[in-house]
Amino acid sequence: MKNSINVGLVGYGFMGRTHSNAYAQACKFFPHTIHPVLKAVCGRDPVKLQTFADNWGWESTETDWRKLIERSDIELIDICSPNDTHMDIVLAAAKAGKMIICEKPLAKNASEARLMVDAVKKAGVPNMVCFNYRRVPAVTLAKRMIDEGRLGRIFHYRAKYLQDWTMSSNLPIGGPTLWRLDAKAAGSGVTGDLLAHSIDLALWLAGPIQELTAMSKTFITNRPLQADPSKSAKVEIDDACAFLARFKNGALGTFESTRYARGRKNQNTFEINGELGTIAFDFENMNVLEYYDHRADSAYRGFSKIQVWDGDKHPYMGNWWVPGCGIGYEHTFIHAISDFLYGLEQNTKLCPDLEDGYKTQLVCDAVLASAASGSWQQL
Ligand code: SOE
Repeated sequence: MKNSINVGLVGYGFMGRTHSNAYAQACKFFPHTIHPVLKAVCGRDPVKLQTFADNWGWESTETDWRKLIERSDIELIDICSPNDTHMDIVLAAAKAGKMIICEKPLAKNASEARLMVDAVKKAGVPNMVCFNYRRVPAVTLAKRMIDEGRLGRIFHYRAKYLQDWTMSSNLPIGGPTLWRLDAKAAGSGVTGDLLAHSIDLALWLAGPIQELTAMSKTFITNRPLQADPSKSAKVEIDDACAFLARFKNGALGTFESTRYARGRKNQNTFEINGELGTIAFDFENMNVLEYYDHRADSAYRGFSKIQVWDGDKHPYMGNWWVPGCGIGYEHTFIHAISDFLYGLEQNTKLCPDLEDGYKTQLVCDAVLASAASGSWQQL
């Protein structure tokens, strides 16, 4: 089998850094037969791009993603650019027969996502959407515990994803990171940016959602434009969004997301209540999974905080440090890239793939439609 993959990365912002670091680290900590080669990085500003390439060890640069895709030495296109670029890049990369990794949300909406899924299926190219929170060891452990039947029948799924970084009304629309405030670039606000993570985890852990009803709010309705701060524009993204859901398995779900929860920087949580037990996770304490086992002796029963750093027993942790030395945000991306490589090496389904990203996008669209109309949406 071929033992290297030449990677072409599109985008050198926050996600460009997390992915570059992941390519550099994955094979140092996980035994792989296929090694990623940091062949080329693509972005529009040649000076910033070169600095980025030098820092992370990318061999070359391109300022047009089309040229990157045309290059015969590039085998994998990794998309870390804003959401409004995902579809065109995926369609062109699939047509050129390249493997694809795409940041979340997969697209601005489900119709774009559908075309992307059709394109990768037609081309038969390996593909993955980067929902990195699945790769937190505590979250992967939660999945294992559910599959082992430790919760029994699930009654409730309760998710929150809270941040506070857009509360200032001086923050402009557009530019690095702040393209997330521009509906044309982002597609939506917290629904695509944050709830997409919560929805992906919910579908993975508790199964399909059948129907939902949502409400959303834009708290700051006008903002200066980054391109010309003397001008302002109407804000068209959702600053906060909450929805109620019924899962196909009969469980009830509540989901809440906002960028206006003062003090909450990246609080991505879920609690799942089952007949036999409960598990709860909070990314701000990511090396811990709370577990209540109703089958334990009632004299000693109570919530335990499982410290998810036991190399013998816990997902991914055997490849890191000794127990007690936890891991962080960047490791979730290293695990994602490592899982992608294992998928190729073992010829197994890559997970989550673009089809999974599409399923999340369908729920996001239903959330936005319900928030706009006030009606229940069926999935
Ligand atoms: C937004 O603030 C953001 O950077 C998201 O885009 C990421 O997906 C999330 O994991 C951290 O927050």
